[in-house]
Amino acid sequence: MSSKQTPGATAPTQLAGIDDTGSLGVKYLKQFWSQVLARRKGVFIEPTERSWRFDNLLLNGLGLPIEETLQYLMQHAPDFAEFESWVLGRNGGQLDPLQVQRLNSLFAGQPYPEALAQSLRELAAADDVLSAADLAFWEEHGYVILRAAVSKEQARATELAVWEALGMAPQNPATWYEQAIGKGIMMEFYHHPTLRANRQSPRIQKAFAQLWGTADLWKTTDRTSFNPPETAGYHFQGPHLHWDMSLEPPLRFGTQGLLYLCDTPAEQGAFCCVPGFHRTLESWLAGLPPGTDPRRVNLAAQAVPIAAEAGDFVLWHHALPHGSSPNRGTYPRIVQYLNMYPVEFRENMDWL
Ligand SMILES: O=C(O)CCC(=O)C(=O)O
Repeated sequence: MSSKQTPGATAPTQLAGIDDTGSLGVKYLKQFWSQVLARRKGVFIEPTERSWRFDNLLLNGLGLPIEETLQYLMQHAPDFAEFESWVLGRNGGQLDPLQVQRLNSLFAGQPYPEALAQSLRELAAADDVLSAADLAFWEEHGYVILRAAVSKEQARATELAVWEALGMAPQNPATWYEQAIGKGIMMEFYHHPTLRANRQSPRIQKAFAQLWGTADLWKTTDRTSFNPPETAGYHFQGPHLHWDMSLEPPLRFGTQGLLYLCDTPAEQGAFCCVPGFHRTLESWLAGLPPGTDPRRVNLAAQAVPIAAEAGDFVLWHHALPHGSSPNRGTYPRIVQYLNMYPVEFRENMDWL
């Protein structure tokens, strides 16, 4: 890791080593904390593909959203003990010991402990949740709906938690517009027990395991969103069709996913994508006139809304242009985002 001082910045802080731990016993956590605080002081620490990957694995492994964690560190500059107690608080006061061992094995470059290896073998051996027809559909269209990924009751419990967090009433549309949700429809709402329970859904984990060809996956701690019907005074702000991946070849395989928390007919702000685009993206990019910004090409005419019911989970290939859509229904569309990826997953560092 290279660190140098930017002109006018305070002296570099001593960066912690990967094996330095505190009361939680998690390797790399202290190094991550010391790096963020050093950057906060103006010290230049060159991000590398490895540090990007380790940061993501650490935070995802500890159930910490990246944006929220960085915001907390940058705003509060806590000492390490304070940071550790914040981490515990975000996890309902307790870390999963198996997850800590998993992270520590990873950062130490050692094999997983037997209990963890066994649970991964069990997931690998569990019955498939995506049928051969689902997988063929995925290959052709680049997305698939996993029905009843969580029960209707669990989806409803999560939906109610969202309403409560927003301080709005499902039966009173006047309340739906009383306050801003967050960035557009996106809500910084991550840590409710029902959200955590959904992330543990064996069906969702198995679906990702089938698509990636391995049960050894890490899961993101992602946001929720609330997309209310448009009115004369409220207009959908996006996200419109976009990619969350770099478009710099070579394009790599990746997934994304969302859980519908209420029934979502096509017109009710459903998730949209351009089916099949994952198969042609690379040649489409190569064929664009020189100087064209691919992200500015309007593909809306090819986008299809994906309707599904509460508790259904939509998985899509990250090469599909995708976004939400204006809600022309009578009830908000409410979802929880969730993705999974293997340790080898590499984001292209050149962002195009
Ligand atoms: O909320 C949606 O329907 C779209 C989500 C999206 O665009 C994303 O997760 O990148």
